[in-house]
Amino acid sequence: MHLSDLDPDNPGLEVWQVHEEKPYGYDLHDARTGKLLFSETSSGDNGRGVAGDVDSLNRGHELWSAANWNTYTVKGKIWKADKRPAYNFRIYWDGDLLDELLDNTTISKWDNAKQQSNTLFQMQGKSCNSTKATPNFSGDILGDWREEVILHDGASKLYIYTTTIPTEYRMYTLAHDPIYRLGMSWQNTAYNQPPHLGFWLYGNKDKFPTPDITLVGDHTPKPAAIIKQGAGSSSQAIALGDSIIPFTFAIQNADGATVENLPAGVTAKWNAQTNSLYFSGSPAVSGEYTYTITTKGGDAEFGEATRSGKFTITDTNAPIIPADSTNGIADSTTTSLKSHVQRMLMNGSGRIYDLRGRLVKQRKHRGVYLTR
Ligand SMILES: [Ca+2]
Ligand SMILES: [Ca+2]
Ligand SMILES: [Ca+2]
Ligand SMILES: [Ca+2]
Repeated sequence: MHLSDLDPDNPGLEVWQVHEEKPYGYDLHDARTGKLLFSETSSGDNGRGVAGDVDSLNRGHELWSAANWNTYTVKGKIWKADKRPAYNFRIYWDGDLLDELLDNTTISKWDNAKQQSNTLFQMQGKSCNSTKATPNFSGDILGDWREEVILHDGASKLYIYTTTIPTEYRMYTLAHDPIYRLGMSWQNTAYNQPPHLGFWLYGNKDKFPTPDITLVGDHTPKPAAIIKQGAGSSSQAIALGDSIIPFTFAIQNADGATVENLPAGVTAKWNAQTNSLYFSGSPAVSGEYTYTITTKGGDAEFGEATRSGKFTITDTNAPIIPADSTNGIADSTTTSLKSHVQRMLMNGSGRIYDLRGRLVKQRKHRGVYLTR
């Protein structure tokens, strides 16, 4: 059963259908009204048939089936007597806008001059359903508008084929067309036959139809935003060896974000489901780290958003007074100075720490020393 705008001169869509029960044979009927456009009887089960646009000189699609060897026009006239393209599936495989043929594991193209189908591509793998030789699937699921084929190896592997032939035509993916999108679904709920577009591709070669799709919800551009979530502060002071309190930044109106200048041991893991960054970990180094988050994929009109935070990591085991220090540790005699000094210790590097191990800015305390 093939559903598309098979006859561009009959309003709407048409169905090309072959029938198992004699004497019905095959018919082309109007999809909306069911009106028979043409039909012929046959003597038994008409196993399969194809509607495909294999020749641009004959307007619209060409129709053929297993009932006989003729190929018909959509007006029911014999287009080729005792000649028909390969039957099973139609497929877009080469660069032009006409249909190629998919049968079993072979993709071929109708050669109108020689009145035969010539092999374009021979695939590895197996088809399904014995003599029906249908693929696991055919349809536009990857890359450009040409269609992919899925076959199997009879055991555990799938083979997915896509064309490598260039095309000069650029258009939406076929799944943008609702008839095609539905075709990929309904054709695969039973005896699968290939999906068709809801319009005549070759006949629209100068301007492909705009997809009749309406997006729900508000899609006006908005500036990218970085929103803090969770318990942990975006700026934390912790001791080396401890873990930070995890926290999250949600990214809004952008595709993702990058983070720069995190201390080793702290990660910002991207969660594609929630579009957010999860900060966690245990810093492996001491020091002050001002990190910056920058969104990516934000709307060009507004530019990307940035936001900063800070990790202050203190090494509580840092050497305070090296045993060999000769850096002028001196006694201090006044009470006020002693009190002051007791809050500060200086190590061999010349850096001054308070008793909690925090680095003290030296310029404020020049000349203050401690005797061990
Ligand atoms: Ca039509
Ligand atoms: Ca045609
Ligand atoms: Ca083609
Ligand atoms: Ca494709």
